[in-house]
Amino acid sequence: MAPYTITYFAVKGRCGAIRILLSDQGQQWKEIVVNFDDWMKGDLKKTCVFGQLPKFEDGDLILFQSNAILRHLGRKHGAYGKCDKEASLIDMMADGVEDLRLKYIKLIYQEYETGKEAYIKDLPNHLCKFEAVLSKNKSGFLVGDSISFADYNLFDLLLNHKVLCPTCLDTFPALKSFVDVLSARPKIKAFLDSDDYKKLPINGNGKQ
Ligand code: GTS
Repeated sequence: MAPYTITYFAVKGRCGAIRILLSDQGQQWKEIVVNFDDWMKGDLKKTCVFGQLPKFEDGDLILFQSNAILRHLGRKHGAYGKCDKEASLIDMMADGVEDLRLKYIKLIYQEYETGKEAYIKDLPNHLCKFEAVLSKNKSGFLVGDSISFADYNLFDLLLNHKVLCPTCLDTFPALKSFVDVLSARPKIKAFLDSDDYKKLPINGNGKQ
């Protein structure tokens, strides 16, 4: 039986990185897909700590907040650094990824028609921060010498950005290599090639 259950809408959204982490770590999970009409009835929403999905179950532990879920899985599967210092640096990078994700979500859900051009123009100013970190770390990961939940999170967000702007990594060799290397990890590759992954839109409003 799958040890984990994800309850979420039929999108990649905030579960993209979680699913990629689980795949790469060789984990099985069950998906409960919530359709919008059922969600609007409000019964499930009432049971969610912050009134939102994703919901993640690990046995009797029930978690909300995608970044808490990523940290939980990072801790459980050895993807949270090898010491406290690395863990703190990983937290810092993950918070940086969240800052960019929030800008991306704002664009997608609030400003797509009016703000896409300006967003793409400004994107290098954000990507260059991650490029600087990655180009300094010979391992090819954000922190230390092994993959962390922050790497999965950045990877997922970069995949979204490559759809938004296919050339956005062209001037960032470390980021480009990061995406290529993670895409080629066998379990990630198998997941990205799967129908389960491909069938899901990136975002709930169909914009990408
Ligand atoms: N900070 C939360 C997280 O990271 O999990 C945000 C979760 C969130 O925004 N969930 C949205 C939701 O439940 C769906 S999505 O934006 O992740 O696709 N929306 C429905 C609602 O009623 O708010």
